[in-house]
Amino acid sequence: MSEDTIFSKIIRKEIPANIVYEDDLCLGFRDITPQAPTHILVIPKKPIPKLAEAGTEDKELLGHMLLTVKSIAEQEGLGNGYRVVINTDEDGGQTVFHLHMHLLGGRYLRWPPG
Ligand code: DGP
Repeated sequence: MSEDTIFSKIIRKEIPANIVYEDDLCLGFRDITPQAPTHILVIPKKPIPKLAEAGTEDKELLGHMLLTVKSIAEQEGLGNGYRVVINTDEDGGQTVFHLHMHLLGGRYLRWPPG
């Protein structure tokens, strides 16, 4: 069973967030500690703790999230490019254990990340 996280509270509107997109399956909101001029998190409403725990039954949901990231990037005017990141587990630097895609843009993003 997955634990309740700060993101579950954002989904339930128990704590505020700057929401930029919402539908039945996912939510997009601005990251509280932005690492780029545009930094948005897209999360599933289903409480999947991390990518490593997603299953084949989540295939459509994951595809939907990725296409949602794409449409938010268009909405945000990121025509020059952007980066999509999923930090996974300890070595991946994950701090909130509710699966999320980071959408980063609005500046040149170096590679590789630290
Ligand atoms: P990660 O390290 O990949 O688990 O990223 C978690 C992100 O979540 C991190 O960039 C900061 C963001 N974050 C944490 N708590 C909150 C919150 O309460 N509100 C918002 N908007 N973002 C949060």
